[in-house]
Formats: sequence, structure tokens, C-alpha cells
Amino acid sequence: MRMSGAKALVESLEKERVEVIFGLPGGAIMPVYDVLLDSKVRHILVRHEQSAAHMADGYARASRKTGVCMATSGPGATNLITGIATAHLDSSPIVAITGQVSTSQIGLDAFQEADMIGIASPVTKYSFQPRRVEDIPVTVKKAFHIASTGRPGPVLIDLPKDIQMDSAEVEFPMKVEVRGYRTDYKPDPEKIGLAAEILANSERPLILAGGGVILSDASEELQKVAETILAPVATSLMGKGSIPEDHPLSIGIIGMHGSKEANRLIYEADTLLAVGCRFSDRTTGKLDEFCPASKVIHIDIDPAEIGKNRCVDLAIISDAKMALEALYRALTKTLTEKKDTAWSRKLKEMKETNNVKTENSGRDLTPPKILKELRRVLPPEAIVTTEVGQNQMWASLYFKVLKPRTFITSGGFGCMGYGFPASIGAKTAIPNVPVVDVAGDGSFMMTENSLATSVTENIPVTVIILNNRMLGMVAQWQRLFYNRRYSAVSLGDVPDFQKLAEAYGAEGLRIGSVEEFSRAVKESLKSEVTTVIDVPIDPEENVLPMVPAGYSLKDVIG
Ligand SMILES: Cc1ncc(C[n+]2csc(CCOP(=O)(O)OP(=O)(O)O)c2C)c(N)n1
Repeated sequence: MRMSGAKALVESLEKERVEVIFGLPGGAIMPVYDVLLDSKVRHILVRHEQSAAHMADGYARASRKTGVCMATSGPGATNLITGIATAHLDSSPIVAITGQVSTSQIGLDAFQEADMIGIASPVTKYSFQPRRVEDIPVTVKKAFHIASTGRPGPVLIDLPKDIQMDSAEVEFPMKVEVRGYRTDYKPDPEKIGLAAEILANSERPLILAGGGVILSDASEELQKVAETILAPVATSLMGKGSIPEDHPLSIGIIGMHGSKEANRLIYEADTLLAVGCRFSDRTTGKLDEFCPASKVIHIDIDPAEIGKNRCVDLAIISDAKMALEALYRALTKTLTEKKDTAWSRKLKEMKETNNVKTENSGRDLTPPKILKELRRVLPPEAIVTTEVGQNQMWASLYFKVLKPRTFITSGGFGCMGYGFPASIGAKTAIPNVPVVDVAGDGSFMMTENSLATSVTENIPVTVIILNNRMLGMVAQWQRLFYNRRYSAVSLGDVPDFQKLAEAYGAEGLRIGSVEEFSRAVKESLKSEVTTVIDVPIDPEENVLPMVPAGYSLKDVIG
């Protein structure tokens, strides 16, 4: 079939069943935008390309589909990079499409030229720049295949303008093969047997679940393994939600802002089963002192993760779901379900004493109380995104996640401005569940213009700003480690978030108590427009407990 490059691109996207593209046009991508007008694919216009990438990412994390974002060449394309890097560090499958100057101009510093292949390589799983119309369908097919299989991640298609406008005979492949790219990692039965034996014989097993558990939909299998060996389950920030956090074996997040239970028990564990996690510095604290007394079994789909940060005793390169399924089968062959152990009793006692402490803390409008109240008023399937900073850590500590894929946060890149556009992406993917962004004032200001997208495109979400008029997390570090020398952290009282929301046609509310908060959230869930709830909190409030950077997990403050 003869067609233009632009048409070949859009038809290829349709064949991948792309329903929505988040983007913003410009000169070098206009041929594609022109074809898009006649396509069934919905286009959602952003006000800044960074948000397009975050929306595609939030869409992907909520729905397990691949998200798509699009921008023009040069500044449009480079504006996507922060969002692409965010998706890269959290293994989120997105395909980013950028326009490029015409092939005859590449390398000549043409108007709005940026070497996107060069710029994007370190933060993508793969980058393509098709130079012939005929290559477009196979490129798109490969891009979606690479983005969504194995360890997922972002893929870039940088498409020169003349290739969009040229035409040629094209064929749409049903399947593609990518040379040297493997996705068929299955668990080695011998290693599974060995892992089962180690776990069955351990007295103090602990499971560390990472984002890989959520990506491979392995929550159920994880829970079954944990229940069989009575192992407490800690998660990394990215693994939050891989086990319901009200499960008796759940001990919350581990690491810098981890729960006391998780950070203490890891020291006593004699076997650590780490699944789909990469032992990031925020998770392990000082590496030499991380789980010092335990054998480590590591399950991961990415061979490059094995031994990268932490040496392991047994590595199983596999999809997490398949490995945990096999492990469960192997365990139940030899092990009858454990009822109670000294280890599980200890866990129970720890949880009970800790609970009493947090319930009794003083003032009215504190972040822990707000986040617990938020859990109370939201249904279990509601999706919560976060920004970055104290708000993110309060949410990870106090908002109990009950289902996988309902907690969406920038874990690896720690990207302020992520949560709001990601919430719009998530709501686009799953319109019938409430979506709430837990924000800091600083972060929200980075992508607040997505209010325009959310209102004009009818994608209502709730934004809760834990408003300390500060770059709170930086202020906390200055308070704790720089002798209260506050440098460049005060944001002042601007803007008035209530008025800001109203200026965009959204709803703006300011609340003064937990009851008002509760009411405001409930109202927002019924509202047809986005609601921004400004929650003034004390600027001196710290997120505790905390392990200072570079210290070991037992050196907890607070
Ligand atoms: C894009 C970006 N710039 C800077 C930082 C460094 N940083 C980390 S947390 C933080 C403060 C966040 O402030 P705010 O969004 O108000 O949240 P709070 O900590 O007050 O809850 C900053 C500046 C970052 N993570 N991302």
C-alpha cells in the first residue's frame, strides 16, 4: 500500500491499538498531526511536553498498556526528556515520538534541531530514527515490543520531517524480531529447587518486593510464597502495593524513609528473597551493612541487575510471576503451611507497639492524619500519585496501598512535577476510578499548567497540596544536617492555589481541619472538574523516621 510516512506512522499506532497520545505540535511534526486529525486515536493537548511524557507514563503504570507521547523537534523533544528519564528509571513502558529536521539538514544546526538519538540514548531502552518511509511500520512494531517486554522502558522514535512527507509502498508486519534482544527468561528449575530449600530451612526469612513484582502482575504469587514461609514482606518505594499493606505480613517500605519494622527486621533476617528490585541506594542505605546476616536470593528479569549493587548467593533470571509461581509449587511440595514461628510472633508484637505510637501524635492537621484520613475516604481501587519530597514520603509511610498499580510515584528519578500529569494519564486510562495526586506546593508549581489540559479535556482528578510554603524536603535536610541554615527553600504565600485552580476553570478549596479535608475529598470525587485542595501544614514538620543518606538502615532518626 502506498502512503506517506506520516500516515504509515499513524496507521502503525492504530495497529498497536493506541487509544490516546499526549502531545504538543510544532513545525517538524506537523505532517503527523495532520494525519492524526482523521484518525480514531485521541490526542490530548498538553501545555508543556514534560507533562506529555509523565501523562503517558502514568497511563502506562495504571493500565499496563504502553503510553504514547509526542512532540516536535528541538525544544519540544528536549522538553520530553525529563519525563522519558523518569520512565526509564522506573521501568515504565512508553513510546515517545519526536519530529526531527529533514534528513538533508541533520547535523547542520538547522532551526530547532537537537540530536535526539544522542540525547535520549542514556535514558531510553532503545532509540530509532527511521530514514525511509518503508521502515516506519517495522520501527513502530519494534518500539512497542521493546517498550513493553522484558524489563519495560521508554523507546524513542525520532522521525525526520521529509520522511513524514515522502511516500512509498509500505507493509505492516504482524510480528518482529529484534536481534540480540531476549525476553524469554524462564526460571531455572534447579535454582528454584535450591531457593525453596534455602527458604524452607531459614528461620527468619524476609521478602523484599520491588517494582518488578507490580510490573509482572506477580502480587498474588508473592503473597502465596510469603504466607507459606511466614516471611514478612517489605517493599521498595516502587514495590509499594505489591502486597496489600493491611496484610499481617506487610511491613511497609524499607530504606531512607522506611518503616521501623522493615528497617529493623532486615538486620535480623537470615534469608532475603529480593524480587524485581534493584537494591537502589534509597532502599539499602549503606550497602556494606544492608542485611548483613542473610543469604540473598535475587529474582529479576534483567540480567544486568544481578550483582550490580549487591552480591547475591543465588540469582534467578526470570519474570517475577513465573519464578514466584514455580517457587510456590516447589515450597508446597516439601513444606506444610507454617502456623506460627518465633519470627512471625516478633513481627506481630512489633506491629502492635508501633501502631499505638503513631495514633497518639498531637496536632490536628498533620500529614500522617491527612493521609490516614485519605485512605479512609478513598475506595481501595482509587489511584494515588505523588509528587516528590516530603509529600511523597508521607504518602509512602502513611497511606496504605491495598492493590497493585494504585500507587504511582517517581521513585528512581525523584522528579518534581511528575504526580499531577501522571494522575491525568492514570485517569485517562482508568476513567471510572478516583485518581488523587498528593502534592507539595513546590512540585505542583512545576506542572500546574496541566490544569488547563485536565479541564479542557474533561479529565477530573483531585490534587491535595500539603502546603508548607517550602521546598519542604530540602528544608528538612537543612534543618537536620545544615544546622537550620535555610538556603533557597522558602516559597512564600504565592500563588493562592484556590484562585489559581479557579483561573483554570477547576475547583479550588482551602481547608482548616481533618473534617473539612474529609468533606472536601468526598466532594471532589463527585465533581466533574479537577479539584485542588490546599491543605496548610506546619513548615517545620519533618518526615520521620529517616535514615540519613550514606548511613545504614539501623541508624534511624526519629
Ligand atoms: C525537578 C526537581 N528539582 C529539584 C528537586 C530536588 N528536590 C527534592 S524534594 C524538593 C522539595 C520539594 O518541595 P515540595 O514539592 O513543596 O514538597 P515538600 O517536600 O514540601 O512536600 C526538591 C527541591 C527534584 N527532586 N526534582
